[in-house]
Amino acid sequence: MKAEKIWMDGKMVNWDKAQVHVCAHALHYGSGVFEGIRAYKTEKGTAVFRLKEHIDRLFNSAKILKMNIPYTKEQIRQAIKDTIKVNKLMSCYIRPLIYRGFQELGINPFKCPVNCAIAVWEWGAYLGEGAIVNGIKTKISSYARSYINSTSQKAKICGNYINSILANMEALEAGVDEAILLDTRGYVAEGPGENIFWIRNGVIYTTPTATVLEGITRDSVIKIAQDMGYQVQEKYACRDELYISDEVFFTGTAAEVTPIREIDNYQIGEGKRGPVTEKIQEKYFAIVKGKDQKYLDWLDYI
Ligand code: PPE
Repeated sequence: MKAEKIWMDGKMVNWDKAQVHVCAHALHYGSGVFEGIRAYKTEKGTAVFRLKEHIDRLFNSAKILKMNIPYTKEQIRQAIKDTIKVNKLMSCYIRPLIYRGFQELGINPFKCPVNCAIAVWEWGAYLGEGAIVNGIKTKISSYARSYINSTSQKAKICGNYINSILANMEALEAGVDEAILLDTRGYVAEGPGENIFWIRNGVIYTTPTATVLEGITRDSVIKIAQDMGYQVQEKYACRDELYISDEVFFTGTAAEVTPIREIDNYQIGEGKRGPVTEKIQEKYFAIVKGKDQKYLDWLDYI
């Protein structure tokens, strides 16, 4: 992964020179917030998918972590577009990061400056080639999704991701592609970097957002599925409900719509991408690539 330039506090810096001090607060304590956004090549040039919603979530995350972003939303929006342009990328992943830099160490973050960076790079299928078509193997993690009052689920805080990293490492070392985390009560929560959906008897279910990240892909998929005539319900479910579902899939900016074909050695449905998942994927990819007139207001052309 590499591109030419990274936007750092208002300046375009060479990729290899985009460095921070080893005593930066965020490096020690995870005191930063970030976004993951994708831009896709369309017939009318590159378009960023749901940029407004991602920037709104970035500012909300910063608010929760009590960091004042020293730029307006419009300036960040423009900086994201400039960074894509300067790197001459047609489709890419976009990573804005707002973090506490170096001034002083110690838990108290307030003395440390709030720094901003925007990196962009080409990022293919998140869960490996073939995942989108063939689906992936997963396991229920022994790590619970962080307790609701331990941190914030609404904020995409860097430090939160240790929970995800522990679950992901455990899954990889167990020989599967990704983890599924339950909440501290034992109900299905989400993946380390993905929301989860399951389908039983034609009804599509997903977790309420109290215990998980308010995913923007999740929101998009709910709207797409409803527009396609499917009933979508939020529900707290136990792991066994996933085992006997007809189809299960992950959603996320990086993961897009990834079918799950196995959980804890249980085959899900036919053990391959299910028909409803495939229809939703088709629609999702048509939308992000600007091929569906109905959802053009989700695209921000650069
Ligand atoms: N849950 C978590 C915990 C999460 O990190 C993501 C995004 C989602 C759900 C889906 O949210 P959304 O992208 O708005 O649909 N995970 C980001 C980071 C992944 C990474 O490995 O880094 C992403 O997909 O960009």
